[in-house]
Amino acid sequence: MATKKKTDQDLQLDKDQLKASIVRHLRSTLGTSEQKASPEAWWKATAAAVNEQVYERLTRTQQTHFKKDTRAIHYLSAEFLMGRLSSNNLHNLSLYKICEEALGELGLELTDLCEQEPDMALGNGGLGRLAACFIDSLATLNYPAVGYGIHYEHGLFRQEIQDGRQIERPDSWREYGNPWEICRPESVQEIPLYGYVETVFGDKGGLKKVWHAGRKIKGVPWDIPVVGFGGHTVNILRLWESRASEFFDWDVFNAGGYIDSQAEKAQAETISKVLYPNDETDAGKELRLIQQYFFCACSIKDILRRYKRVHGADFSNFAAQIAIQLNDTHPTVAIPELMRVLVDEEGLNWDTAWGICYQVFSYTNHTLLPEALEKWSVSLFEKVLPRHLEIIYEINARFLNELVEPKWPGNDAIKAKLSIIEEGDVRKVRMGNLCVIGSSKVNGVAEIHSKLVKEDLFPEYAELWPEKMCNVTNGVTPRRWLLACNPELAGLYNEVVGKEWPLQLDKLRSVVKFADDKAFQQQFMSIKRHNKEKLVKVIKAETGIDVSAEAIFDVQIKRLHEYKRQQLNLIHIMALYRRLLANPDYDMHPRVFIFGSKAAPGYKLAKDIIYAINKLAERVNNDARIQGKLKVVFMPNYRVSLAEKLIPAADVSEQISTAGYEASGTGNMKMALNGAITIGTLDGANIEIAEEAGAENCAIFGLNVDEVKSLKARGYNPYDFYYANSELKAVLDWFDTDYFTPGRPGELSSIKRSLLEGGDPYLTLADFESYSEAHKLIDAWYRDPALWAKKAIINSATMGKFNSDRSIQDYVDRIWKLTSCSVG
Ligand code: Z57
Repeated sequence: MATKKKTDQDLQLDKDQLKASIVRHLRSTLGTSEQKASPEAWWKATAAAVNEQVYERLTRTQQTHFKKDTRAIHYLSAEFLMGRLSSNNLHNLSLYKICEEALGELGLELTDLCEQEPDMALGNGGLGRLAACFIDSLATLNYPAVGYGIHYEHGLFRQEIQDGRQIERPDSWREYGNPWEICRPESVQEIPLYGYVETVFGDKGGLKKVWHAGRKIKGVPWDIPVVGFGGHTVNILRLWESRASEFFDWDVFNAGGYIDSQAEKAQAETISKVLYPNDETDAGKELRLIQQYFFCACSIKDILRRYKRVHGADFSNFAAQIAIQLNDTHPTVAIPELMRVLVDEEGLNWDTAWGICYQVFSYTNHTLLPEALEKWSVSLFEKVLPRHLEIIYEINARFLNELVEPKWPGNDAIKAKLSIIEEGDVRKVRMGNLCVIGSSKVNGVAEIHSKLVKEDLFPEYAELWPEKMCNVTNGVTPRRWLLACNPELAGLYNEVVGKEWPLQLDKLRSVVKFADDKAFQQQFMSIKRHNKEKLVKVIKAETGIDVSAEAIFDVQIKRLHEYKRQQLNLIHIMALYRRLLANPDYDMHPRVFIFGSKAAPGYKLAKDIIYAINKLAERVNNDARIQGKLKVVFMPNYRVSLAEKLIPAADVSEQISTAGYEASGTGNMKMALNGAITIGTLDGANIEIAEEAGAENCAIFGLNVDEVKSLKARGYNPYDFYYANSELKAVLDWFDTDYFTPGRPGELSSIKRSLLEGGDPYLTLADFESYSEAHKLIDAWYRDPALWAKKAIINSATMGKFNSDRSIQDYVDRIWKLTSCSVG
């Protein structure tokens, strides 16, 4: 009998089938029953039922990609901040509604089950979340793609607040199992570390390098299926877990070193144990370099294995088939690793190997902050990766002799600047330089940022290779950041613009014509109101603080950094509080300032700012004199799943970085898309948001990039602003009192010090007055409900550009040159 090929239609489940499948999995996969099952078991049974669909489509995708031998993008990133997957997978498979109904018949609420899922927090912030949005878009647009990263046992720490201070607790996202990952023991890799390099005679007469490893580590791949919207393509995110290699343990074991072998094992397993919690600071630790090499080497081996399965050892098609994107400098070591494999193991000559190598790689820069640009000491590099250091020297020598010397003859200053090696007391490998030299394209993440990458960070490289530098403005997936997190607004948009907007976010533009429509304004604002009421309950449950949905919800959610200037928000709230104390009738609409933020554990000032926000909150929230006009909420443990509750409820989006420092921002896009009005500087993607929404629909304030540069060049003195503005002076002097920390004066002084003696490197005081004026504007706008609604609607309706599908299409057109591949 001929077997009929299953179509997408045949795959689609109905409610009764899904319900039966969930119950079956509850019994046969979870080993429990309807009567006894916990919500967690129900969640896992639901995931298992959904996985039947996922796996079928995954297999089809892989067979199609194999058969068509398609060019693919390999997205290498030390971080993937996936958050929860259940609701996303259900939406992307068009199963959300029927799942809700199926569970409803079983007496269960889907949203409650989804709350059972721990966040997959394998990232710090923007960079990791961007990677997650990008793999969603890649699958949605049917591009062959693999995400490669690290299978951290512990993701970003869980934040607790004790007496106002941040305490870090380990995150154990898969302690009780994760239904969305598949272990692939058949694809295990083994990678070398440490040891020494020997020069031997090769078969062909020439000299050959052999790296004798000091240790070998096993990489075990875990695959997370990435379901595209519509469910056609299911790609994978492949995360490597480190294990001790049996090969090595046996020697020690046989020498009677059972205990030693256990120590070796523990060491090997340490590599993928924990995510470094530093965002935009280079920790410079040996273990971090090993993490980077570990996942890059495993991924390169994996890519080569799949290439050779089709093409054998003929590498002439390699660059045509393989594109590799480096998400920041963290995976840079993939460049010398590919050279090592091609030259030392595959026997290619240097020029051939390099010709392939630089065509394959591209590099995304995410920051200009010098402290974030990774540098490894040469001695550490030599100890961990001796052969890679030699290869880097060779790349560098050829670059300096063949490109820099002819272009700038005899100019040692330029050579020193462009060299991969930084000379000095401690010689260092500059990973950014290696990335630029070893890549065919380098991109920044917003127009202004890419311009600064070209003009300020890498000007000489841009002169050498004008075609190399480009821009791809960031984006966010509208599936997670509107459809799933804001179902009511999504429903309204379905009614008025049709159901295509999750794929074509530009479709929302037609809503602009309703921005003045009273009935539409009312629908839009009542959805916002409802989202705020839901958040009121979450705030109460998480912090015990009572807030009113009548108030303006003013939200700043992002990692804590001086350049992001939570301290500017803080001192402005203190100024408002002072105004209210001085004049209880001070005219302002009630405002709730909401913060969500984690500080790197070693970032002292960032932690002091969290403490100050919490102490201010305690004082303000319990001060009857101000009649509830002002509330301050610090939401502990900010993470993707909390962002999904905060963003739909935000009225005001705080995007207040010093101009020139925030590469793009992506929270700015998410909040505007959900109808928040941005109060922001002309920095990163804020500039493009204001272009799309119209500057009159944003509250733009502060110095722009050029003004920041010229003020710094003139010599910025924060005391000028301190003495010129009596309110600002009074607020800063408040930090030295015990007003917010009764009996313990000085606990908040570090913040004042950083803004005065510390020189205020991020020009907080210079922007204070303009920020305060922008907030008055926000207040005035809000008091005119029709005006506010109009601006909020226009913001939401004009964010089409910031769909991560558009970003991915830009990458494809400008860098990757992929063709989409339909599956099914
Ligand atoms: C990170 O989250 C970002 C840059 C970095 O260099 C590191 Br390390 C981590 C962020 C930028 O700060 C954001 O402005 C940007 O939107 C995001 O990366 C994604 O590009």
